[in-house]
Amino acid sequence: MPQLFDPLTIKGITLRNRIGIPPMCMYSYENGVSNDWQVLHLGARAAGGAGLIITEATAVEPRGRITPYDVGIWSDEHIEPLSRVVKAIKRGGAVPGIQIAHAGRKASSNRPWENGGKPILPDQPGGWHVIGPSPIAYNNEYAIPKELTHDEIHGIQEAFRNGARRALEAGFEWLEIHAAHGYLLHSFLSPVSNKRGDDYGGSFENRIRFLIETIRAIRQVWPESLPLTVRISGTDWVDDGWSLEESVTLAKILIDEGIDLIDCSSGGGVSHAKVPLGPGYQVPISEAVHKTGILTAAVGLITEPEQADEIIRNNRADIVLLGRESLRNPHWPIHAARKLNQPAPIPPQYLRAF
Ligand code: FNR
Ligand code: XEN
Repeated sequence: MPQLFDPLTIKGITLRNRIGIPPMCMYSYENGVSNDWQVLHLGARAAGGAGLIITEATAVEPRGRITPYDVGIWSDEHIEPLSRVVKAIKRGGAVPGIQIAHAGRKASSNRPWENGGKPILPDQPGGWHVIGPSPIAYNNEYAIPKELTHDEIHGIQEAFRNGARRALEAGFEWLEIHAAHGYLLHSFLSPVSNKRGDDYGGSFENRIRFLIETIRAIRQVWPESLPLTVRISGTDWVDDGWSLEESVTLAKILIDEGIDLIDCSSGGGVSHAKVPLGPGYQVPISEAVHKTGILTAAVGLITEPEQADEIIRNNRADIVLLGRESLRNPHWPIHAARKLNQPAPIPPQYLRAF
């Protein structure tokens, strides 16, 4: 029996199925303010039948944006426009989630479709100074980040806490902390980017400290009744980088920290890494992390209903996230249900089409 359409209850929320939309930057906003594009884009995918929709990386401070056009959550003025996105997602029958993020040393870039997505250096129009664990650039096209002081680290943790508070006020029911893809929190985890000699660098315990303290800060404002989740890069895909073994050890610690689910992505921290791209290439990461006993989401080149169902049925993940495939086909969950002979999440308004 297929299990892709089984509901999933975590804390106080229930997903109607195991299909989610992962965070995907749209770079379509001014001053970090959400707008009709986000309502339209995510509302459409909720109407398409997904159980969970996670908004794109939402910056907790202006310098934490990847591009000047990222959406943000650093001001109370961001709350009301985001609440319209929440309403649209719920109207479509999905649970509204948000990813809160800081781009760290990979901030201050062009949009992918402008100037090849290249970084904007601090002395160029529209650029700003970037920050990180150590003064090491992502690659030689990027600016060297300023090494954060302890006070600055605590300031950013406060920004994450305020972002979480605003997300709750906007009505989100699922919070994802972005600790993947070479952005700020991942850059502290990885020995490739973190060469600090203080309490935030060196040993595994020190490298995870920024993330753990951020989780604790967020916990002060995010209720126990709603899922609190973390996206990680399960591996840097290089020998001297963050490893799958470290991800598994981190997962056990995150269980004790009250994290409800780990969203298992990979890479993004090392520009020369060779990523073994292929169907479901990150599922083994989810599977290894899942064995610790924590719930996981699997993501990355999951495109077929049978493939997605196999991942859930064999306990390799609790949720599958479909990124680019959902951009091509917002109604993927409806088609998948049809293919697997399961009751399809068709909005009654669309019934005549199916
Ligand atoms: C992404 N991805 C991404 N990841 C993330 O954690 N936060 C983000 O904001 C984004 N933004 C983003 C934009 C776009 C246009 C794409 C295509 C991807 C990564 C995404 O969530 C997902 O992990 C990957 O796309 C792999 O899944 P698929 O696309 O192979 O299903
Ligand atoms: C390592 C895969 C990264 C894919 N992307 C992730 C983004 C935005 C650009 C694309 C992110 O995490 N914000």
